[in-house]
Amino acid sequence: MKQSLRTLIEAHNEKARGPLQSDYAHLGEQLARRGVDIDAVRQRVAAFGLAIPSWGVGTGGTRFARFPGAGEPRHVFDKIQDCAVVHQLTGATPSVSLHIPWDKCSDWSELRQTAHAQGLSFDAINSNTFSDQPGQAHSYKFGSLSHTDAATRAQAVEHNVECIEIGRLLGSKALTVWVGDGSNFPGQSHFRRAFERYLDSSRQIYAELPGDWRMFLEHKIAEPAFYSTVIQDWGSSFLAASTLGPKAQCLVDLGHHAPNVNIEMIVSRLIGAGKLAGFHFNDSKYGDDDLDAGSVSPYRLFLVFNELVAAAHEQVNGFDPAYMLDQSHNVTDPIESLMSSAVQVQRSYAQALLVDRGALDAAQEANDALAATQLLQRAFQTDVDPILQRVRVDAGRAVDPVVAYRASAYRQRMAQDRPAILSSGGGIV
Ligand SMILES: [Mn+2]
Repeated sequence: MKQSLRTLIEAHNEKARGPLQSDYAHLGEQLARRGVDIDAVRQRVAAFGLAIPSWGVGTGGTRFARFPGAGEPRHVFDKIQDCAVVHQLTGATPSVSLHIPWDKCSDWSELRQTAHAQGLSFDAINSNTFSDQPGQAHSYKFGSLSHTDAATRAQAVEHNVECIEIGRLLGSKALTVWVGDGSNFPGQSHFRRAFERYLDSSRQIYAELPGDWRMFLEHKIAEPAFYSTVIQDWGSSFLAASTLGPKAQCLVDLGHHAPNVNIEMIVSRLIGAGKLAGFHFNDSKYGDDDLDAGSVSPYRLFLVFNELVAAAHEQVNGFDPAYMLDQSHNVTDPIESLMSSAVQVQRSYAQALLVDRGALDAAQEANDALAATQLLQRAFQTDVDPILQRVRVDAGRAVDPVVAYRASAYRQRMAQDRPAILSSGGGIV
């Protein structure tokens, strides 16, 4: 399979080589006139990678229904196989973010070796105390780390510690914690006490982190709790991360904010405070829609990257965000969505690299609002496809990943190799 896909990619790229050379040269000339070295941009894009969430390769769903696709992964080894296809075709996704218990397996060292053989490593590991597992002693119906019952909190802490242990075996360096804790009715929960209980539990988890690990706290405004959530916004997340210590940082999931919130400014605040853990990229129209990254608001994604590129440019101390996708693919082939989303994230990064930082600084200092915003628009409106395509072709990846993927008939083969099962672990956080 691996070899045949490589052969297919080579044939696919061969046809595109001539036009790409011409497009790249033309864009290079245009950028040179703007004082931008296209090869320097290309090299930085080539060094950029983001993690695929293991749950993203399965078909997602909503509260109402899930419509399974053909050839879905049945277990974590199938998921690694699908993630490898995404990386082989795009070259943009060298790591996988696992979720426990959905990805539990009997041999972690075999899993690690299987992933490494495919060129994949393991990014942050995700715990789950937002749903009950069969045989679990205490229910999370009314919360986990902030539950009123001490035994339930202890069970949730223990699960996170187990996730750290699994992550160590896989080479992960971070634990991502999102809790569904909160309330559905005014008066149901004592806000301050619930937050204190969350902090107390989180301290116990924090104490178990290896020295070179980080703890990513993911906030979310609502769902499944629809009146209040314990870690509802970046303020609560920042407060918790600051209380816990330097290894705790705030993870920004683009879909976890109120409509129209200025996410790029939140990102800049967290960067300034040394508390930006990283991202769960996706897009939304109304709420936590988990749509494909950049599919609705590509300018917002660009503006987030504008902050990130500025921080790197200004060499902000300790700036080292983790990049992950977190989406629900309800009506598309998950592999196709993951590939196009990874490319979309790369695109935003490449566009942000085109911003003339010196000119922007000068416009800001001079309070020239129009010039400043035009500098951003100019970068965003540049078609950077030739750069992205060149990065892929140079690395032996497909010039057009979706076209090559469809030609490979991978999904059709998986539909035969992987008999459908009634339910596969899945969900969106
Ligand atoms: Mn998320």
